[in-house]
Amino acid sequence: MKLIFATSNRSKISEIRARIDGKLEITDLAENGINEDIPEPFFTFEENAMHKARYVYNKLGISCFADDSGLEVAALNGEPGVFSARYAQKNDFSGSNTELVLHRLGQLANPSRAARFVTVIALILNGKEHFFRGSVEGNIIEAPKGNSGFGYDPIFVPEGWSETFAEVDQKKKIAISHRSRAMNNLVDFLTLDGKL
Ligand code: ITT
Repeated sequence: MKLIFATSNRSKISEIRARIDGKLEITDLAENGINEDIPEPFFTFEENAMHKARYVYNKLGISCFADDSGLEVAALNGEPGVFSARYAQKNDFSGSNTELVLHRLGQLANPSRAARFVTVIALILNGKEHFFRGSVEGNIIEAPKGNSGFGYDPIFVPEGWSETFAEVDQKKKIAISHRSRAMNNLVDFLTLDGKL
């Protein structure tokens, strides 16, 4: 069986390929002749992810899935959320996305530092739509630490840890990450459905 992962991100593709161990043929957008960036214009992870999956399904008629992720900071009413990739740009802030989160928290008196990373995967399997979610709870620290990972990793310490996601080996992050948890739910579903 063939399944398209609607992403151009090579590391996401290799991560899922490693998990399903060749039992299912997974290809990415470029391998299916789609080179444009599919927009993510909505206000929920679910809508953005399903929009990407429907775009591919309507174009090619092949079962596919797409994901959308972000960081939700409790004291910032869930921001940056679906705007995680372009938080600073959207707010005309001259620093980085990470700096804007720290700046906003710094403007509040004694804020909660609680935050979570979220991933939603939208799957269209033989025309039927499904969602899978994964999240990891943690806290935002006062100043960035660590050089590995990407995005908000240097300011996020998962619950029960003393290091940020950017201070540990990537294998350690992947073992508990939001994206892995959503992927696990997808893989469990495909297994139960007899596809794996
Ligand atoms: P594609 O849509 O092309 O797959 P993207 O960069 O938009 O890539 P996501 O939708 O998964 O990736 O994530 C949106 C943003 O959320 C991302 O640019 C980061 O700023 C942040 N983010 C998501 N997952 C993260 C993680 O594991 N560590 C740190 N930041 C993350």
